Amino acid sequence: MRLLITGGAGFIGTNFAYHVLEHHPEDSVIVFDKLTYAGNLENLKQLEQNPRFAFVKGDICDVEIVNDIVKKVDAVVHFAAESHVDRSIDDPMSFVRTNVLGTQTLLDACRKNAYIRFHHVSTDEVFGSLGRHGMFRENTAYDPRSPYSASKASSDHLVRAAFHTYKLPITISNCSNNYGPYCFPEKFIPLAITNILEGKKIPIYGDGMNIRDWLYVEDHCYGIYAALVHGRMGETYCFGGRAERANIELAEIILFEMGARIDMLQFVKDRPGHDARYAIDFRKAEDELGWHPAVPFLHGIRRTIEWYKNNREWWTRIKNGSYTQYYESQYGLGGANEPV
Ligand code: NAD
Ligand code: TDX
Repeated sequence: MRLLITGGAGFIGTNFAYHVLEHHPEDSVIVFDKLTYAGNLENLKQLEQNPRFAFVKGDICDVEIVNDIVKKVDAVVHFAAESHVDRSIDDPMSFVRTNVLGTQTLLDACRKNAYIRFHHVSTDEVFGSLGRHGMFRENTAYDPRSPYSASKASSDHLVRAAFHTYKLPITISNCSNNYGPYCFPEKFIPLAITNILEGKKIPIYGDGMNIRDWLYVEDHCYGIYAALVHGRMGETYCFGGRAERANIELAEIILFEMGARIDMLQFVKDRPGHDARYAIDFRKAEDELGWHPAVPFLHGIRRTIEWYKNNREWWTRIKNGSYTQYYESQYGLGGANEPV
């Protein structure tokens, strides 16, 4: 199969490109990426010489280039997005542009070019915020609460509409928080690990009691490929890690695993509209795709810490560049929010 991976120079897309080329010798991959602040060509360096790999720089909102590129593939796996909730609060429009208009541009191109297979990578955040009990599943009503999750919810609806209206062969996956190699260090886990490696504190939003469910990125890649090949057309599959942790608890685990002091936490002002809890019931993916998370949480955290220790130059370059400028402009602390 010839795959187009949009957003393949970002965190999950990079991991997916390596996953496909390693586990599916019959497949080839074109990564299509605009290389925003979150896209990093350095991630794909080890694939440069691979004859089954190609990179094309471009914007998913560019109708002409998108039309040209989908002609070259059998399937599109769509990761490209503005993905950071905090940034969506400051600049919702760029999220609407890429996540909504960009997704529709891809859907139109797939429809006009022989009804190319389309898998849409989405998030559990479209379902909103849970209380202490309950879990999200495929039929949970949408209730997005940040500009990021609202833009991803819109894109999910457009993908589903393309199935019902045009019979475009689509599947959608909604996944909980990912962690692992190549994650941009503005997200909580890599920010925490790299801050500790730099001798800085971990910023904890609010009281630290918000709960996220964490899935190791390799498990997510297995799930996406399974949905692509075995998923029923028009269907949605939820993926989760069965690893719910309050942020404060997660930060303490990272401190412990890195041998850092417990006082390396800094409580900072809360994220506006901060969702309280996410959790996923992934029985449908288990039943229909034979998928379940395989990497135990502590094992995944240890692998992730090791990766950031061994790839210091990678994240140092990022933190010295656009990332630091952004956080300095927002909070004045170069990587951590204002203390409360
Ligand atoms: P990321 O921010 O690390 O990477 C996004 C990539 O998309 C970057 O390489 C960027 O350059 C590219 N991109 C952005 N705008 C583009 C455009 N207009 N045209 C072409 N390329 C563009 O994001 P990620 O964490 O790897 O997330 C990938 C996908 O998975 C997103 O759709 C996200 O909503 C979804 N998702 C992420 C998580 C998570 O925990 N990170 C969880 C569930 C779902
Ligand atoms: O410095 C921080 N301190 C902190 O307490 C940061 C960056 C985050 N947090 C909290 C906010 C969240 O409760 O940690 C939790 C995780 O935050 P993020 O890493 O920003 O992830 P989240 O907002 O949960 O969204 C992520 O998971 C779902 C991805 O960024 C999305 O792309 C994905 O859809």
